[in-house]
Amino acid sequence: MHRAFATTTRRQQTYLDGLWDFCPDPADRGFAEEWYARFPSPARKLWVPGVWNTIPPFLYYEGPAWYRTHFSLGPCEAAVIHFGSVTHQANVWLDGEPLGEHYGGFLPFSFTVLGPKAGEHELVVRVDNTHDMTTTIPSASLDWFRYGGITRPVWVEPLCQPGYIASMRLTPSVERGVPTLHVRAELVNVREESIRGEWRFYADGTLMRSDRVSLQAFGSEVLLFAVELPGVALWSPDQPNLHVARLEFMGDDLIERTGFRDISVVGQEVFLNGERLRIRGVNRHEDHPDWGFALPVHLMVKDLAILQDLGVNALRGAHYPNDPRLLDLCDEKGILFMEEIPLWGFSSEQLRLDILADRAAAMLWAMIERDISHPCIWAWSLLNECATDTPEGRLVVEQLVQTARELDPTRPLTFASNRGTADICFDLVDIVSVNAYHGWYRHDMTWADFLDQMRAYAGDKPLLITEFGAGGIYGCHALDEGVLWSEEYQAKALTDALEAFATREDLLGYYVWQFCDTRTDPSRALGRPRSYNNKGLLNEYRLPKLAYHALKKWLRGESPQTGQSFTQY
Ligand code: ADA
Repeated sequence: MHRAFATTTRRQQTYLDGLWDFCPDPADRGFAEEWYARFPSPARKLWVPGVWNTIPPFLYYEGPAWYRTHFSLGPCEAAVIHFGSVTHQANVWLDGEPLGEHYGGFLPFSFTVLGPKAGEHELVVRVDNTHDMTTTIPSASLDWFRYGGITRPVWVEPLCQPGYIASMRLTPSVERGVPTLHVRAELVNVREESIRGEWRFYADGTLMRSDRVSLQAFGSEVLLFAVELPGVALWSPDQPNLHVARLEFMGDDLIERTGFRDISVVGQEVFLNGERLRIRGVNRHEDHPDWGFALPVHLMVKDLAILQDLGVNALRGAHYPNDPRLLDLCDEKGILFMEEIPLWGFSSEQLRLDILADRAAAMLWAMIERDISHPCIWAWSLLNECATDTPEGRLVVEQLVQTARELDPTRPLTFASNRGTADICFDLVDIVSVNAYHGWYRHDMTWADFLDQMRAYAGDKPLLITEFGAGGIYGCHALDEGVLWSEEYQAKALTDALEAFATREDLLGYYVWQFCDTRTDPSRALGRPRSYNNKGLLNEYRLPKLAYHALKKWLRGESPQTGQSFTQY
C-alpha cells in the first residue's frame, strides 16, 4: 500500500514490491549499450522499495544503477504506473520504449500508458543518485546519507473504462467557522473518441455534488469547487477527527482523507482552532541502518509510538517530503507535522543558478500538491540553512513563497535559518524559525541572550526553534557531565536549553535535533563519530539515551535536574 488507507474501491492496484533485477552502472554504459532493451545478465536481485547502500558491496556506491521487473496486465483501456519516490533521477522504459523521466527524490510521479497489450510487460528504471554542487537538490554537501534507490512503492493501475480520475487535491480549511473543502480534480479521457459521463463527489458517504461532463478524444477536464460541511467535528491533536472524500467518475473512483482545523498567525502567536499553539517537537530523518530512506510501515508505526511515549506533539520532517504513510499516521494520531524540501545548506553562488531555483520551486509545488489534504501539516518550510542573508537567498525565498501561497493560501510559511540576526528574509514568511546549537557548537552566548536577540529581531512574529541539541554516543557514559559525546553531556545540554525556553512566554516552541542517530556523509567523519550524526534522543536502532528520558520527564512537567514539578508556557 502506498497510503495507510485504501485510495480506491474500483481500481485494481498491483504493487510491484519484491526482488527486482539490479545492475549498478559506474561507467555509465547503460544508455549506449541499451540496457533498457537488453538488461545485463545475469543480474543481481535487490528488494524494491529499498536503497542499495545498506547492502554490500554497494554501501558507498553513488551513481547510476538499473532496475528491472515484470508485471502482467489483463485487457484494459490504459494503465498508470506510479512511483512513490526514486532518489533522485529516474528514467523509465516499458517493454524497451521510453516512458519518461523524473527528477526529485522523495516525491511521486506516474506515467499513463494508452492501450497497453494484455500480457507480460518489462519495466526498466535507470536510477541516478549522483549529487553535485550545481544541479542537484539536495547537493553533494550534506549531513545525511546520500542513499540511492527506488525508495517507496511502485504500483500499476489498469484502467478498464475510458474515463478516469487523474488526480484529486483537497484543501481543508475552516472559513468563517465553517469546515470547508476546496476540491480540484482532473478527469481524463483515454479514448480516441469523445465521452460523456457523470461525476459524483461524496463526503463521509454523503453525496455533496454531481454533474455531467463531456471530454474530447484524449481530453481532460478540471473540476474546481468548494463544499461546506457545517457541524462536522474539527481535527485537533487531542481529537484527530478525520473525514473521507470520494470522487466517482464512469466506474472509477479516488479516495482521499482529510481533517478540518483552523490555523492562524496573530502577532507573536499561532492559534490552532482558536487555541494558542505550543510546539513540543523533534526533528526526524527517514533513516535506519537496514532500510536507509525506505522505512517499512511497521517502523513508522514504532517511531510514532516512541514519540507518543516521549510526549511530544510535533514532528519536523527534516529535511525532505516524508513518506505519505507517515503523514497518514500523524493525521490519525494527532501529531503536528512541518514539512520541507531538501534545499539544505545552499550558498548564494548555488542559489544564483536557475536550475536550482527552478527545481526547488518544482519540488515545493509537488510536495504541497501531494500533501495538502493532511490536517497534521500545520506549516510548510521552504528550506534549511541556506544563504538567506544574501540577495540571492532573498530572490529564491520570494519565488518559493509565491509558489507555496498560490497552491495553499491556508498554511503559514517559514524556513529554518542559521543566520541569526543577519537573515534578510524573515519578513517574507509568517514564522521566524531558527536553528541554534548553544552549548554544543557555540559557547559564546547564552540561550537567554540569543532568545532576547532573536525576539528583538523577529518583532511581532512568532519565534520557533527549529533545531537545537547536542551529540551523545549511545552507551558512552562519564562521571562528569562535562565530557563531550557522553550521554550525560547531551542530556545536560538539552535540559539547559529547555530551561531557557521555559522562561519565554513568547516562544512558539521547539524541535529537538534529533529523533534518532542517523547515518551521515562519510566526508564528515571527523566531526561525526561512527559516521553518524549522534544527536539522536535514541540511537539508530531506536534505543533511548539519557537525553530521551530527560526530555520525557520534562514534557511531563518534571525537571530532570531538580526532580521538581514546574509549569510550562
Ligand atoms: C544543522 C542541520 C542539520 C544537522 C545539524 C547538526 O542545523 O540543519 O541537518 O546537520 O545542523 O547536527 O549539526
